[in-house]
Amino acid sequence: MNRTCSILGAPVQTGASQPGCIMGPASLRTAGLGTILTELGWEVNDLGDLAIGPQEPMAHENPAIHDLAETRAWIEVLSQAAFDAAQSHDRPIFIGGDHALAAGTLSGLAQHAKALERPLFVLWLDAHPDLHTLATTTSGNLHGTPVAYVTGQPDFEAFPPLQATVDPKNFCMMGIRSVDPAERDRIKQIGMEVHDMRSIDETGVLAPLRAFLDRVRAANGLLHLSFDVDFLDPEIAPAVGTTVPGGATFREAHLIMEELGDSDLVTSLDIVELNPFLDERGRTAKLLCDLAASLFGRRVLDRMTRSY
Ligand code: 5AB
Ligand code: MN
Ligand code: MN
Ligand code: MN
Repeated sequence: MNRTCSILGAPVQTGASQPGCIMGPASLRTAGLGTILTELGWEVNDLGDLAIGPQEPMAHENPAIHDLAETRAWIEVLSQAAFDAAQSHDRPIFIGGDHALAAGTLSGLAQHAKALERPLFVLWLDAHPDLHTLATTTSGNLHGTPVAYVTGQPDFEAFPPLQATVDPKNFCMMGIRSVDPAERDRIKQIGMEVHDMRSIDETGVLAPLRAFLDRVRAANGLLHLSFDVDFLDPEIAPAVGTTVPGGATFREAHLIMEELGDSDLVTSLDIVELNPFLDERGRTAKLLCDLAASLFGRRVLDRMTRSY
């Protein structure tokens, strides 16, 4: 029997400082995301792009924050869409769009997990922990806030109220290499598992990943993968507004995807922050499609390195 996945575009770019992520879903479709997954044997349901209506501007006491009303509206739309998609498909894929979209997807998925009485785990692949609250962000770019929001940190009165939160202990972050002071304090305070690039250099990606997957399996958890393009080294993935040198290599990224695919634990994913305006002949979009293919079962040889 075919496994089903859905593709949901969310052309949100109000969470970032520079425009371009609005074209992310179109670029990933142009690079052939749906076709690649179909060829791997998945039944692909492309549900098109979500949209928000025109918004009245919303002020906030933190004057740095911009486009609050639009981002809030996206979170509302995405939360409902993620809840619905998780109920009707084996594996929804949310294609962005900037990372503010994860505030919506994770809030809807947390609600879905709660209804199933299963814990939701999150693998967060990113150069950044995105742990600002509306009070601590100094850039005012709301794509830096989704993890703080969905884990129930204070000062999010201006965002939609959460039906369910994600336990910060159920996050695993990898690739982190740019952390602001307020985020550093919060990581300590809430005890989040963060593998920065130095620890990846020391241990490689497999050991921490397998330890995390063992936890997910033991808890019968749902697993959401949130993939920020800036997790990758900018040399191989230039199409992102917030490049940080020293990111994950081509093989590190594929190995993570292959291992996740073998585990069969991933139940949903975000691909975010692709800014096609900054791409070079579509190479970042194509790389992302190939990484998705590794996650959805493409293999060089038909073998398993570990029995699950
Ligand atoms: B991304 C920064 N911490 O708050 C801020 O790309 C960057 O979704 C946020 O990870 C990057 O503006 C958000 C400096
Ligand atoms: Mn991010
Ligand atoms: Mn990032
Ligand atoms: Mn970014």
